[in-house]
Formats: sequence, structure tokens, C-alpha cells
Amino acid sequence: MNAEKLISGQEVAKHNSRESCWIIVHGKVYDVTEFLDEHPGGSKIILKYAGKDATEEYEPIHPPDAITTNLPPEKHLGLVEPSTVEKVQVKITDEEKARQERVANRPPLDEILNLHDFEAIARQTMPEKAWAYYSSAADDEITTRENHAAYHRVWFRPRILVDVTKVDWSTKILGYKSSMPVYITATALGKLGHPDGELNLTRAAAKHGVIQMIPTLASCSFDELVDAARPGQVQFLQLYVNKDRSITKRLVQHAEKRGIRGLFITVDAPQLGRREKDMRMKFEAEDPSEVSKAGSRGVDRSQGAARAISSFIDPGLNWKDLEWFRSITKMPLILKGVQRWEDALKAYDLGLAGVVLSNHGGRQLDFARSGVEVLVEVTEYLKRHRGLTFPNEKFQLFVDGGVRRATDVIKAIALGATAVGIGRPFLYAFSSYGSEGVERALQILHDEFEMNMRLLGARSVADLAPDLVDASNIHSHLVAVPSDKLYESNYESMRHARLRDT
Ligand code: 173
Repeated sequence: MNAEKLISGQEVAKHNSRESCWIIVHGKVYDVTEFLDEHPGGSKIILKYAGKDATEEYEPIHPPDAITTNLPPEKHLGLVEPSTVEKVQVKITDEEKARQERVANRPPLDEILNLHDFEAIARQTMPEKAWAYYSSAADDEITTRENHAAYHRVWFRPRILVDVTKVDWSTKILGYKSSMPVYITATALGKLGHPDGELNLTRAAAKHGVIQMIPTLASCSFDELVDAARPGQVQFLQLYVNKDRSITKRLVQHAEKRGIRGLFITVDAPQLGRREKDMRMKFEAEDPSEVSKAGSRGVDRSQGAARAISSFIDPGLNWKDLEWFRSITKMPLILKGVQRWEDALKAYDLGLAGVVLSNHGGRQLDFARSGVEVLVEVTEYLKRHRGLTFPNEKFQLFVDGGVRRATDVIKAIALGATAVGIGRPFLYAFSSYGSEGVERALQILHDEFEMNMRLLGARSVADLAPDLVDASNIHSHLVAVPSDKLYESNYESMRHARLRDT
């Protein structure tokens, strides 16, 4: 690597074609000519920045070291002389202007009363592409809606005349203190929503004493997120397993060295689901004439933002690999994305620390069941086959997907979960309000816990037992349930393909 060499912006600008394509990212110049056709997101987007500074486009959708790990050192040409680079002029469209106005008019945080509110604000104020990426889910989005709806099939059986002057909903997750039975689950590409990306989560988690699960595909670098943690702040890591196991091994061992307390291996994404809102957004962003000119070299239109950058994930990952994970790390291993009791039982028999009953926020297999429904099945069968009772310190059950209220969390805890993961609502909170938004979201949950624990007659998490809920309808997908108006008004219907403008 020519770390010292200084290159002028004018020199970079000459290399602006498919034949010779240089780009600037974070002040460094790279020759990406030979990489164009290998770029998982297609060559067209790189060519748009040929000879220019691509940092702003690059940043939200790549981990900071993506370029350095994928390009051989001889393609790292040197540093650009900053004063010589012309700023890429981004055209501000009328739509963008209108959006910025909506951002300026967002309500003050004290008017946000629940987690649905963050979603409603984000939907109106986030850049369209970011909203499409975060909110989208697989196929007809049946599972993503079911994730929330399933909680409506669980009803409470409160205890009365319990002294609830003091209530305490703090707990332990994998042995680590948490101010509530909630953790911030992993969601990728945080900088699509806010320039500080996942750092917003790290900061708010510290203030509220909750645990953050760092995603493999964070927009911030792993070390940045660990460095930003306060002394003693607990973080977990979500892991996508690379086809190249040496990369995964390095990542895992580095994480352990940096003090990560639990490794959540994603097992529900051998291939990324089709999220049509995300895909259509990309499709519409293309100029159709350009795409047909580019022919087979054009961007693969079948991909959305997520799919385009997921090609490193190993679809060959299987049960036999778990022994290898145990040989490379002492961190507790948890499988994230378990969807049937048989697999939970296997994980238990292998001595893993737990499982997350999850369908990836409905973004993978449509018609996968909700985590809370699978929870009921798992506790029943693990009791029957191994005599286990839950919550269980040695084998912990987690649930994520569709959680918007402390009552949702309380239902899952009463049914045997140790804690519940929340993803999108925190993303929406920081996209509109930065880390203060996440703090507000956590405060709202705090207030909801306090009230609902009292009203249920539960003084502590230990009191949250199955007798507090009636989940007898959980497996029935046909019962009429009153609809959740706040949620429904945020839920965005899908669209069909449209005729081209002529
Ligand atoms: O759900 C996702 O979008 C996701 O997990 C992912 C996977 C690969 C790249 C980006 C996001």
C-alpha cells in the first residue's frame, strides 16, 4: 500500500471510466477497475462515482473496512490531496426538500408517547431508500405482521391485592445485569438512518443499562462500537458466518478479546429473503435507459440494498460447524433464528447457551411463525423431553420480532423467555432523533413496565409466570383479534409494479 503517496483530485478525475476507474473513499484513492464486475452491488453504482469522492454513498452501506479487505494492497493508490478534490454536487430534488422540511417539523421528543410513534415519524422523515430497507420484509409480509399480531392472542390474568408499592423489572441476561428484560437486537446499516449509525444505540444502551447486540454488518466498525462503550457496559455480537472461515475465526476471536459476552450466530439466513419494498426502491432509482445500455453488466435488479451485500454469507453452515465454533471461542454460543422445538432441543443437547426464537423480523421465510408462538411450543416440548423449566439459567430462550410494548415483553417473559430483542423501533428512534430518541424509547418502555407490572400484581421478573397469561389461542391463526390501530396505520401496504412513465 502506497500509504504516503499524495495524489491530486485532478489526477483521480482522469480515471473516470470502465477502462480505468479510481474512486476516493475516506480520503484514500483506490483503483477499482478490476473489481467493478465483482462488486456485489453491481458496477453501475461505482461507475457513477468514477474519478470522484464516493464516501457519502459508500459509508452507510459498507462496514468501514469493506474496501480495504476486498481490494488487494496494490490497488490502494495513496492519499488524495484534500484541497484538490471537487465536492460531488448532489442535486437536491423537490422531494428531498419536502422531506427535509418534514424532518425540521418533527414533534419534540416529549410528545412521543410510544414506540409506534417513532415508526410513524420515521416513515415520513427518513430517506425513502432507508425506510424501504428497514421496513421491508419477505414476500407478502405476512410474517412481519403476524409477529406483532401474535401478541394480541395472549391475554392477561392479573393477580389482585398484591403489595406493588415497589416493582422491579430488572433481570440478568446470560448472567449480565440488564435494567429490563429487553436487549437491543442487531440490525444492519445504521448509517442509512443517521450519520452516527449504531453508535446511537451504544450510547443510549449505556445510559439505560441495557445490552446492545452489535451486528456483523453494522455501518460503524466493530471496534468503534466497542470503544464507545462505557467501562463494564455489556455488548453481544450477532454473527453472519463467512464462506471463508478464517475471516469468521478472526472476527470471533477479536470480539472475544474485546470483551464481547455472547455470540449470537444467525441461522435463518442461508440466503437473504426477497424484500420487495427494498427491491422496488432500487429498481425505481435506476434510469431504465441506462440500465438497458449497460446490458448484462448493469446492476442486478433482483437485489435490494441488503441482498446485494450479503453474498459472503455461507449457505453451507450446518450443525457440524458448531463444534468448530466451540473450539475457537469460549464465549457463550446462542443460535439466532430457531423456529421449531426440534432445533431448540438439538441446541440444548449440544450444550449451547440458548436460542433466539426469531424469524428475522419477518424478513426471511414468509409464513414462518412468530417467535412468541414458537416459544410456547419450545417450553412445552423441552419440558416433556428433557424436564426443563423456563426461564432457565443454563439454556436461555430469547424472542424477537413485532415487540412494541412492555406488555408484549411481559407476555414473552411470563411464557418462559429470559429477554426479548427489539430492533426496528430503536432504529426508527435514532433515525429521527439520534441517541436521544433511543433514550426516550427506553424510557417509554421503563414507564410501561412500571405501570403494567403493578397492574398485573407482579413485583419482580420472577413473578412473571405462565399463570399470568392466557395463551390458549396462540397457535390459532384464525381467531378474530381486535386490530391495533396505531400499528396498522404505520404498516405500509405493498404496491404492484407500475407502468413506466412515457
Ligand atoms: O435483515 C437484513 O437486512 C440483514 O440481515 C442483512 C443481511 C446482509 C446484508 C445486510 C442486511
